[in-house]
Amino acid sequence: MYGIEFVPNEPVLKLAHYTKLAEDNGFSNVWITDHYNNRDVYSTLAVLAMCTNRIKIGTGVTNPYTRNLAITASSIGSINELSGGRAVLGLGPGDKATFDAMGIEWTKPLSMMRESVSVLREFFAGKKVVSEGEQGELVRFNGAKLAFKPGNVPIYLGAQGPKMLELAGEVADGVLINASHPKDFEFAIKQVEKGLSKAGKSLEEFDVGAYTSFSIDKNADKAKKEATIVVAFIVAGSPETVLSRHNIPKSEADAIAEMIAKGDFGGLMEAVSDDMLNAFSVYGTPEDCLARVKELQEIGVSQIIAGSPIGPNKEKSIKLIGKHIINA
Ligand code: F42
Repeated sequence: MYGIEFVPNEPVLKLAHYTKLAEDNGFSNVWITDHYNNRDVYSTLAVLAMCTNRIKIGTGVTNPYTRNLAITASSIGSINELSGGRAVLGLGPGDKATFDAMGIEWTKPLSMMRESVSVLREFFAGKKVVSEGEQGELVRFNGAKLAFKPGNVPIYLGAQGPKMLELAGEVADGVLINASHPKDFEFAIKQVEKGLSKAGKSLEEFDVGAYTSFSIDKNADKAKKEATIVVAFIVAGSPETVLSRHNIPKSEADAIAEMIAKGDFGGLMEAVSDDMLNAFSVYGTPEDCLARVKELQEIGVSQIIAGSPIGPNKEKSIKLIGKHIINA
């Protein structure tokens, strides 16, 4: 399966055009990111639902801190109804810096995610939700119930950390892993499998999504250039364990973070090495990208998601992925 990620930092109707193109080019899923400073994720999904027929549409990812879970259940339930059962809910713990700016306290993300999935499934089934005992340590409901049944919306967790990956395997229907290199998936899938075995499930009934940074173009240099800034941000934000997995010195990542803080984008083009690009993105010509996609699929990735930047020209890139990768 192939998915595509869009950040609603562009007008919604433009994303609708790209999404229809993605559907026509064989993509099975579209994922829309959720950050308060961009356009609203559910308004975007509603428009996408009305402009498409087959593609599954999901939050990629929303979080349980900025929206009460009853509201999330109602919102994604509306999208499920509107789209004829094509909604998917991607849920993640979110990002601390964003919550600080919003004045929202970020407590116990792992426990929060476990409780959230359990409560959402109750709302989806049309149940009255009453928190009892330890189950309601962070998420409390005193008899909330939706007046319509959202249906059985699949839940995917956004996860990178070892415990979050394990939790995804245990309680979710799929996982969205922000990574692009086989080494990261070798690690991640082992963790997911621990959770799956706890729940008595197998990898075959679970969707492992590679939320990649993707940059494709017939011209390899153009594809590389377009990937560079995105990779700089990933390098700057990666934990040391991930950097050392790819032999990237912490000092180089720190230098990149400093350039980003200063807005020295010219410097970044020099500082981002081929090793960094190779570790944190799928980039190059259709043949280069296909080779990496195949490696990821062999390891157990079941959905390749083309994420930012997708390519120097989004329309051309969607068509290239359709023709040279999905059709292959
Ligand atoms: N974040 C957004 O805000 N918006 C998006 O649109 C978005 C998209 C997205 C897509 C894919 C994806 O993989 C991630 C995405 N994210 C997005 C980021 C996402 O929301 C998370 O920030 C990201 O997945 C990082 O999660 P993580 O798996 O690294 O989990 C963190 C919280 C972590 O530290 N995990 C640890 C681990 O080992 O997995 C667990 C920490 C732990 O054990 N905490 C305990 C607990 O109960 O939470 C105890 C802590 C205590 O203080 O007691």
